[in-house]
Amino acid sequence: MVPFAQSPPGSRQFGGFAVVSHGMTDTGTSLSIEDRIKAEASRLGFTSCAITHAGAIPEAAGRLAEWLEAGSHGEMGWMEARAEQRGSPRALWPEVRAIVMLGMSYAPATDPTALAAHPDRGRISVYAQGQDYHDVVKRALKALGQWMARESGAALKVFVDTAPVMEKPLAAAAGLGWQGKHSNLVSRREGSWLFLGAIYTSADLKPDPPERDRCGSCDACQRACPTDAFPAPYRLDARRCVSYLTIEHKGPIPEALRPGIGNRVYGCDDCLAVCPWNKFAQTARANRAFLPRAELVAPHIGDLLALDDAGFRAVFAGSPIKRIGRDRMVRNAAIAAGNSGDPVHRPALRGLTGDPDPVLAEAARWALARLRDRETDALNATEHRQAMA
Ligand code: B12
Ligand code: SF4
Repeated sequence: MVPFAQSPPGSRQFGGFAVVSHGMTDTGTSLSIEDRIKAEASRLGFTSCAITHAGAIPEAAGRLAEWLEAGSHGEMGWMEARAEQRGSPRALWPEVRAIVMLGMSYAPATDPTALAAHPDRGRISVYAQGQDYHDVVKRALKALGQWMARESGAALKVFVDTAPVMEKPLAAAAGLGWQGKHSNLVSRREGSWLFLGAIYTSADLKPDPPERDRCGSCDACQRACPTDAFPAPYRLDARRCVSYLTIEHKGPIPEALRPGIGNRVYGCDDCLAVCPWNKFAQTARANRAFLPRAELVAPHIGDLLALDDAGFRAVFAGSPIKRIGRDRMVRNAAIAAGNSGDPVHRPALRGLTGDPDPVLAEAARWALARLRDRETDALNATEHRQAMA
């Protein structure tokens, strides 16, 4: 056990956590290091914090291997590249003993699916409408890591999203929540709207008990998926997932899946948004970093189609969206324009058929053809009604 230093007495309440700045409670009882880590995490803006041990997810490596074997990761070659380290914390860092799992809520104030009724607007998933969570969570993780290192002298490493770490099963093992049938972590307090981060440490910390699966007979998330991306509960085929298709997938999006994308231009929230556990999610409204930027809430499809490189960079600086670049965003907007049924987009789409990016040019041709087909259908329906009158 790596000893953690004790500090002088004093405590206060903060957002439902007992926050203790000096290692003792008001009643003079000394607090465990685990409780002090949780208090510091809360002070730094994390809405959940729990601890697990390095051997806590023995089934994850096998499940990951099956998932990769089935090709469910699509073109995400980086998922395969370090699969061994991803599947086992000790394979990534042999000294790791305990893992502190952290959650930061980004629950939206309004229903993100409401924009489905406005095909002239693009839908950007909630997680990407505020500041880039990689920056926000990483900053808080580093601050917590520095605090832990000062207190213990133990070695540690902090991770959010991009490292070969299976954050969801680790968070479930720590008891932050359980992996729902949509495969993401669901928390009893924060629903599905939770970013995750991890601190691996060589210190021995007392693990928290895991949370049990509370999905029961519900299958709302599976039914909500617009592209049928769940071949079974708890299993996502990324190749059919709108989030993968609009963010990660560089080539042409398979034609059969394009209508299901609707007006989603970056990511998808539908499986998260329908989860009944979201009714308990209140906390993110207080997190200013994740408040939506006005221009990212409901951008006009026409404005997105008109983006050049400089325009793209200006709009999406500081957001995770910047990573996909102008060509992929305009490709997504072209598909949304095709799905909109609105001929107003024709001139812009015609212009894009000559775009130097062949994937975008093809998406624009597809969108023009889809608009034409939908007009023909509408015309045929009118003629049919007139003939029957
Ligand atoms: C790759 C990836 C993606 C891929 C693949 C998603 C996926 N489900 O794997 C794509 C691009 C599609 C994606 C999309 C999204 N992502 Co993502 N993604 C990741 C990443 C980098 C790795 C996930 C991973 O390891 N997948 C591999 C698979 C095999 O693991 P798994 O999903 O845990 O699979 C488990 C189940 O299959 C389970 N299983 C199998 N059979 C059974 C049976 C039972 C009974 C049970 C219980 C379980 C079970 O075992 C497997 C192993 O645990 C993580 C960050 C990280 N480093 O962990 C973020 C992460 C998972 N993503 C995140 C988010 C927010 C999203 C989106 C919501 C973004 C959006 N709005 O568009 C969507 C959600 C789509 C969805 N329903 O999954 C968050 C999720 C936070 C949370 N609360 O869980 C993470 C953790 C990032 C973060 N740091 O916050 N993502
Ligand atoms: S929507 Fe239902 S099945 Fe899906 S994660 Fe939430 S409770 Fe589980």
